[in-house]
Amino acid sequence: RPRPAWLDQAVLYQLYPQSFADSNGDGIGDLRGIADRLDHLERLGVDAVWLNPIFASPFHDAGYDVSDYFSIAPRYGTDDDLAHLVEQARRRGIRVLLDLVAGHTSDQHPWFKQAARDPADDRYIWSEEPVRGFVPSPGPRPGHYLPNFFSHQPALNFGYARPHPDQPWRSPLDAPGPRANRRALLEIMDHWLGKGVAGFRVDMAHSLIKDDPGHRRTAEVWTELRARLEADHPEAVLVAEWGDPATSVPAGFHADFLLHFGGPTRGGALRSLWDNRAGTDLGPWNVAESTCYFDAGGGGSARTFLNAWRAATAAVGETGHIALPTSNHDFSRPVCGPRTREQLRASFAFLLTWPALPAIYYGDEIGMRYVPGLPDTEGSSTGPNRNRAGSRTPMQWDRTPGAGFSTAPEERFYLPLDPDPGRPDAASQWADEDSLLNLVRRLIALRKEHPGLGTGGTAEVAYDGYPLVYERDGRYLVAVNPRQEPARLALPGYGAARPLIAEGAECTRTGIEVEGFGFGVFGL
Ligand code: TEU
Ligand code: CA
Repeated sequence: RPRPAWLDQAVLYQLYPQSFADSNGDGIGDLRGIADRLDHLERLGVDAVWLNPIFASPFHDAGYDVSDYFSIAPRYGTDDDLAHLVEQARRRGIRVLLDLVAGHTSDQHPWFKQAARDPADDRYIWSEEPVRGFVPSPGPRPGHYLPNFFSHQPALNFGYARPHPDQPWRSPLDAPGPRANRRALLEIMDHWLGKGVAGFRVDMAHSLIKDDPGHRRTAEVWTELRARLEADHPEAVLVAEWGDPATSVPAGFHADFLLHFGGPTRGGALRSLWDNRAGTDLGPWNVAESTCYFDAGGGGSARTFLNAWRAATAAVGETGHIALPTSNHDFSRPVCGPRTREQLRASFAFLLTWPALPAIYYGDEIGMRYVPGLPDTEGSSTGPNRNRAGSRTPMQWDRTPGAGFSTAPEERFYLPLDPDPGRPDAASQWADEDSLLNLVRRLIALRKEHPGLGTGGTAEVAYDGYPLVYERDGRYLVAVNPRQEPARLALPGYGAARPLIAEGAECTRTGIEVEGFGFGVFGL
């Protein structure tokens, strides 16, 4: 099946539109603001940006509660502003992906308001009787509806894998509601693809069909939608938010964000890869829950990560890519707790030399941190010590008072800036050849210059502890040490390796030595 060739070499960049750049001084980021900041992305070398939802919404879940899929939320701008962004990005060779919330709408969506009046309407999942997990109807229609995430996000009815006549809310897949909803997804995608966007990140793509063991029916529905979409848009990219690439990628998603990789930390792939507990000076990770959202578990390990990676890539084969994010708007940033900023250079060296499709969450390229202690903002909190706001603070562009994010007084910002007086910023880092930002730029450039370091193919792991050591393509050697202690591996045979980008890493006749937080990418 078609897979746009550009994706094979791509580096993705996710940005949270509220917090990237505010062009009109109202304290909320917007589309013009993003267009004004494309130089940063071009210089960095990214190929595509994906934006969290930008559609009309009451914003009780930061836009994941859509009230109109065909209009842009006024806070972000207009159709013209999107056209301007797409065009400016295109000139720089950058594609724009939007976020498609496929499984639910806002309870303010006209479809839901209609369904809450009309007992015959089956676009959502209603029961007259109370059912576990359902919430009471808000409208004149009696009964209860099924939410998909928050209670104000009613699940769209795509049917049940196992319908049952005694339980009338369990619609078959060919009932009118599910058919209308599938058609609507195609119309929405067609509409925005027609306006020049390159594709979508599909929110909770696994969630369409209810009571669907292994998501098999859901995968069939997406396979069908994908096939129909391709008739008009053969190059469209769909990136699923779906924990199981073995099911989602064969269903027509070009890539899949592996957020829960490796299990124990749930803080994104980079978190699960490094065992932060074991390093002597990395601090008390196990008490970090209040400061590091979703990081209570402490450590992952290279081994756990690699096992999960191998299983996933074996299942996916050549059918699509698996994307690996630095973090995202739902989880802790990689900088979260003592010394993790120092660890980040090695983390990026790994990410940008691994066969995954790399995705950088805005701000991680300068080492922005998870900011603890923020209030719930537009539904950012999902439970005690589960506040996602800390990973959504305004981009730190420069050292001016509003950090270059906005000219509004800071008390009017959507979220406050990181109050740390030493917070990193893009302007200072662009000016400093040794900064993280310039390292990320050089690593991306290296990846593009040497396709053998890029997406696809394999990594032959020579050592799965610390330093983590792997070969790419038989022509490159990578060694990364995310811990503070120096790591030495007695592994002869790499004495002639020449450093392409290395910091505190050396190959000798007898072995590989990597200083604490060091890394090396070598040519063989
Ligand atoms: O997140 C779905 C998801 O996987 C969540 O369960 C995630 O684990 C949670 O945010 C952790 O607290 C997607 C979006 O990424 C998220 O921002 C939305 O709130 C959610 O869907 C509902 O649309
Ligand atoms: Ca604005």
